[in-house]
Amino acid sequence: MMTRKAFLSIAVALCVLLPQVANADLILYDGFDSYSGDIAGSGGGTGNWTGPWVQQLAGSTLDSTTGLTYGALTTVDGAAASTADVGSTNTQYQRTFDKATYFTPGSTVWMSVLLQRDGIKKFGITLSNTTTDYHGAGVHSINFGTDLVAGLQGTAGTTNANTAYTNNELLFAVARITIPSLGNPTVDAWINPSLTTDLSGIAVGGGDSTVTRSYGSLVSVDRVNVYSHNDNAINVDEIRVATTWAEVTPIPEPATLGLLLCGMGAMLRRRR
Ligand SMILES: [Ca+2]
Repeated sequence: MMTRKAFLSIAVALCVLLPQVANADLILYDGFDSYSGDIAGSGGGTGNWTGPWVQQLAGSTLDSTTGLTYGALTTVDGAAASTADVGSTNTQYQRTFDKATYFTPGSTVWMSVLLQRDGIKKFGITLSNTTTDYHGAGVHSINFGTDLVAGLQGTAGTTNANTAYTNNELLFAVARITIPSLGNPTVDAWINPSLTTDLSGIAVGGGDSTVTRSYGSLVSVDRVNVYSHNDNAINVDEIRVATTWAEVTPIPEPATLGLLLCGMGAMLRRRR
């Protein structure tokens, strides 16, 4: 059985370490909790954002709506959804950020997002560097299909049983973007992964879906794209970009456990 001294040592260590875990240094986070109406012109969340959301294509507007949740994933209220189906014009919103020291050769960046779509046209969320390259690097659905896959500059990744979904299904998508020191980048993507299974150890190219191809613009990436071809209504929430799996799949339990241990440690100290 653990001695009181050992327990106190662990509790104190967790008290010191856990606040840093709880306040993980995400490159980007937007949980859409501070918007009302059309999100264009507004910008919430944390991280390296450099501007508000901007509507780039005149399709539907993305409006503030009820938040999405996925299991124990840490979320905040609010999401963004396109409410109208305009028939002929694509919907595209972008938000710029400072890539800072990230996205350099030899680095890895993770992205996660909650998504829904009600139609059969392509939609997705990607990272890119121009208003026109909305395909970028990230995840998108197969046009006229029901697979959500890794994507790089318009090229869809592999499709398999783990990438299929049904319309209106809530999708938690995680993408890992690997930029090698030499050669072409790879995007690995997973749909609805377990939040408690760390996928960091899976080799490059081992995602549910994967694509490798030339995309030099990735090293100058400066914006997040949310897009949908015409005839879809979409819902998007909890956008995270970071350097680790754990940062893009946060669950509240460890912080709660840490607070409990901190409290028990303080009580034991008082009793000494
Ligand atoms: Ca939210």
